[in-house]
Amino acid sequence: MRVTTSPIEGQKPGTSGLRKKTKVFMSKGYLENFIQSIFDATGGAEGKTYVLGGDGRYFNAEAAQIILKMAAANGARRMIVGRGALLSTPAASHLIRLNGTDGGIILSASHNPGGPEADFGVKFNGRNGGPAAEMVTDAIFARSGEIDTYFIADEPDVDLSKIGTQQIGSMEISVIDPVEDYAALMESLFDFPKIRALFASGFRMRFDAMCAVTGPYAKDILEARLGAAPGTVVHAEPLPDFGGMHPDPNPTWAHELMDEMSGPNAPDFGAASDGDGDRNMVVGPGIYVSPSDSLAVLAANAQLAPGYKSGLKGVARSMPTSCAVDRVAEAFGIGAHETPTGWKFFGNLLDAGRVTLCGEESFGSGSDHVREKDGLWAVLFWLNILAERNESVEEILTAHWHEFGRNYYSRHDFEALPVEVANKVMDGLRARLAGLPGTGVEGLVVKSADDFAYEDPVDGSTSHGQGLRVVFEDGSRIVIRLSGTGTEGATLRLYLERYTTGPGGLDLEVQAALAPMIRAAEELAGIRGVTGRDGPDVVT
Ligand code: VG1
Ligand code: CO
Repeated sequence: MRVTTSPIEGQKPGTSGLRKKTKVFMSKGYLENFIQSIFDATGGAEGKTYVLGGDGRYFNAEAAQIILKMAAANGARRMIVGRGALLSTPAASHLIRLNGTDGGIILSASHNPGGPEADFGVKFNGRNGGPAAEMVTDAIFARSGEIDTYFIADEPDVDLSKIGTQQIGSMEISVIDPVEDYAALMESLFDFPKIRALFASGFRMRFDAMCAVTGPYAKDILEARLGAAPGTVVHAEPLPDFGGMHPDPNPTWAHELMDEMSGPNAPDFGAASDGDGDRNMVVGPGIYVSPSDSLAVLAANAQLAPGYKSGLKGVARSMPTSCAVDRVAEAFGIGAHETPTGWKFFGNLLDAGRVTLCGEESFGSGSDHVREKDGLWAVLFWLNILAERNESVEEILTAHWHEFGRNYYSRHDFEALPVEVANKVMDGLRARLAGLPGTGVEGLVVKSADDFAYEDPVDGSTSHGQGLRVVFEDGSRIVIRLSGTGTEGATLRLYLERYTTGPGGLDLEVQAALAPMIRAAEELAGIRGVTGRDGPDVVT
């Protein structure tokens, strides 16, 4: 069926897909226009195969039905769908690669809350399994501005609750187990017998799936395959509103886990994941591992896991992520790349075989096994390292700092600001950048200051305006950028970093260690003055 439509404003994908209020996505023609724009901007769906699944949030099931009918009407050959329209983002990435499909559509607003009053989102991934590159998302957005028709099959809903093959017209729909192929991939990378022996020896763990998509994956892999005690995985059932939880695995939103991990009878290891399963937070008893440190520890110990035994080709981190992993790369004599925020910038480096591990400060890490960050993968990697080293999380982290020095790091988020206020902060600092090198701030001398631009070393494409950064002579850094994943107002992110070495400098309280950076940021950008806020809403 051919339906006449007209362009809807604002269908511009951000850091990771298009995210809007659920009600916006449910409004007439909104999802349809965007999906048709994806097909149109990528050469049409005729004869193609796609992977489809989502994180189970409100409107996930309905949106999946609409997309299946649209794919059929657009001439797609086959759709591979997770049972119940569920797939974690990394599992979807794996399925795209495993089946050699033309891409995938992931229904998720990731770490944003879900429900009729919260957020919904759509991500489009390409043949390599990774988020569509900027060139593609720009083309999709351009198409959404001129669209006048979409196609949808006039057919009843498909039963997605049973594994097996069905048809809409001539299009085949394969409903598959969302966990199986992903679990097999994990088993090929990590030493499952060794981790099983660790659990058998009494090692205790808590995994908080935050009522989001990782629950079924974590239960199957940690409890069923690796023998972790039943109940290790909590909040394991994906719910449309995530049970009211905000599925963002950081100390603020995963506070139940944090409380347990700092309590008297804390398990040996704690972890949490986000809405769509691509983020992770790892915690030891009484000790939180900052995501930037986690990436560095994984890089330094990679060879302990069978899948990485032969060493790393190189590493990559997003610009605001701390430089901790760079120290490891330097020691190993491998390349270290610095990219803009968002996983789409790692794809080319991974495809070209230049890097094996990548990560972001926002609780994301991953490797060349898929083209997305991968929450459970990082947790299994840690378990493999813990099993091999037979040391606690704290011992591993402390030894790492002694060997490489410590990059104290924190991110301060100022959320839901009026857009013009956030822009004023950015414009104010941007205007000062050129004059900063050589000047002193809070006893620190500015070495360089710029608005980060990136030239992709593989395809030569450039991306500008990726964050304002001020680097000091001692390697300390301040970065400020605006979030590209929110659905309300603007969120300003302030990233702070300071590097120290040697005994005495390694076990300071993080915010205290960063106090000079916090004062320097205020002097340079005047966030509190301009926004009228006393302090950040979330500190990670
Ligand atoms: C945030 C993070 C970024 C991450 C992105 C998508 O983007 O900072 O590092 O890649 O979310 O993650 P922003 O533009 O709001 O800072 V997810 O798990 O929400 O797909
Ligand atoms: Co996510």
